Amino acid sequence: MNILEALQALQRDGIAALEEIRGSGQLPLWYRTYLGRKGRLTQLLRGLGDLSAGERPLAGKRANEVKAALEDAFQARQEHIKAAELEVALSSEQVDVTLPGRPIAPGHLHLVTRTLRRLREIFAEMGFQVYEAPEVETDENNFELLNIPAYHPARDMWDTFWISDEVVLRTHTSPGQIRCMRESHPHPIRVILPGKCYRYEQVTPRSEHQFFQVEGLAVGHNIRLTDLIGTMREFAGKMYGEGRKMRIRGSYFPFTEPSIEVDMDCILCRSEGCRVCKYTGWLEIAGAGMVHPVVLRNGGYDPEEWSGFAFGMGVERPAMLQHGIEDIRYFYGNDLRFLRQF
Ligand code: FA5
Repeated sequence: MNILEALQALQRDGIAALEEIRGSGQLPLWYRTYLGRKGRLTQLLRGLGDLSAGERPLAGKRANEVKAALEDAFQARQEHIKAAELEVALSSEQVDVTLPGRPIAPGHLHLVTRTLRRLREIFAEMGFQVYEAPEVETDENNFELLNIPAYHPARDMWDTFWISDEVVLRTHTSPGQIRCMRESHPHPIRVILPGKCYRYEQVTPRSEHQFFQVEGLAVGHNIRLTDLIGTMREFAGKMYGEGRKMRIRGSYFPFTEPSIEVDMDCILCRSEGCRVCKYTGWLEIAGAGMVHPVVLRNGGYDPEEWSGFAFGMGVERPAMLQHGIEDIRYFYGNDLRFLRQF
């Protein structure tokens, strides 16, 4: 067989072998066999050197034609096979667009935040603005100007974390009263002061070393105890439901005179007596009273001309009552099993 016949046979064999190929996995072997560095065409080309000068151009030209024909056939076959395989893959690995999507777990507001928002809403409806005061306070604002001098026994009950001899983490939101009065004088005031408080506290199911309070302060002319009681009644009805019973008891705070505690009938046992209400049927919701004349004066208001009421309530404890939560420590334990319930 001369070289031209051999080239012809190579082209015929190559194309026939290509037709036999069914999967793209077989393509590289075919390429190595026919067109590779050690493949059949290369071997034939090596024989060109043995030809006479007259035969060589024709054989060279023919070899190039065979090479181009095999390359073209290979490309076409490769494209054909890949398209067929893609089609099979698409039909067997179908995307089911009717499947439900993977849910994205959305975050949500913490129960304390929600309770705070509800409290703000209720007092906003009664015309109270929000006054923000700092959590890091001076001893003067937190105690002295609220009529709690250094020797006062109430300091023990309200002991806190001390930053320095004069600076504390506030024990209650009441020091905000002084800031607000000093900023607002000589205008009347109707604000709530929500925020975090800290205490040197034995942590128990009812008491944390950090918790939220919402303070209320109204200063004006002829403000009376009945205004305070009416405000508390309106709040309790909106927060806990109309028709709930409320009770006022005499109490003592150094910064109010007279001082009261506001109690509600126990939601959990419907006043029949339970562990949470200590079998009294009543739950304390706020400490309150008429702003003490000394405090009014410290805030820049003349007690001969001005009067006011103030109240302070916790946020976690009312939320515990509303949702039947037994332990305040759950609020800041960051256990999602607890947080996700609200
Ligand atoms: C006060 O802090 C007064 N400043 C309230 C006040 C304001 C009275 C204005 C008069 C006029 P008391 O220490 O009772 O009062 O705290 C008020 C509320 O804060 C409590 O009823 C309770 O709901 C919450 N609270 C106090 N200590 C803790 C604690 N350790 N953990 C969780 N909540 C607490």
